[in-house]
Amino acid sequence: MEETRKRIEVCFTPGEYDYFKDEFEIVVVIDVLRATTAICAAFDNGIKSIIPVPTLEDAREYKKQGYLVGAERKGQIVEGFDFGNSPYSYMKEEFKGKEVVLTTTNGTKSIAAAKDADTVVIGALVNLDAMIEWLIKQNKNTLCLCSGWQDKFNLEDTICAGAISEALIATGNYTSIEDSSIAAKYLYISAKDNYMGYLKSSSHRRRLRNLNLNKDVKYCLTPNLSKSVPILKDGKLYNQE
Ligand code: 3SL
Repeated sequence: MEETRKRIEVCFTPGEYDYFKDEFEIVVVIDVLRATTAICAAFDNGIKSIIPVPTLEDAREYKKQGYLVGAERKGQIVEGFDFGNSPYSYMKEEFKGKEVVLTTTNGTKSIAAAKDADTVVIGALVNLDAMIEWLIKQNKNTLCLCSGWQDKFNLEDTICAGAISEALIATGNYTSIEDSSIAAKYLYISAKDNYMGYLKSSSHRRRLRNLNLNKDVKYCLTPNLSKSVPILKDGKLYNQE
């Protein structure tokens, strides 16, 4: 019998994206700590659009042209830029209605990797249910692209991808065939009752704790604070109407 269900799969790192990319209409880029969470927070707080750029050179070009530009590397604001990657930095009046440029260590690199997909959307734990609801309405072959850390696997993005795929499969309209997707699902099932506890010794949580960014981590690991479903159109992110 012909398979009529759509695929929902998980790619662990941008470095593996080329092996997956031709099979999916929708790519959900995930960087729970902290890029995709910060992007959702920005839209929740009324930002108009975000231009994600992969390199500091690109970001400097925009800065020269007078744009508001955020730049983060290794968890810290890069000298000479206006802000970094904390969700809290977007919760300010000055951002409402504005267009900003953003470059981050891994998140904006994943967005750049996925940019040629039919549709690129931004997922995180904070917009989990909103994203799931939107994806179910689209009913298309969907790939969760985890940003990882410098092309290495990470737990928090994989858990979020597992949550999305578990929910889509539960509708009966989706299936997974890749081992990465099965692994993501089991990690999600083990973590779902206590993300903070489960991720206690994860590498990026440790990195952010050393930078005194525990408040950010707590925000990023709290599901469904956001109703935003950011989408990439002509190189810019907007919130879905
Ligand atoms: O890698 C990224 O894109 C960032 O989210 C990393 S950090 O959380 O700002 O350190």
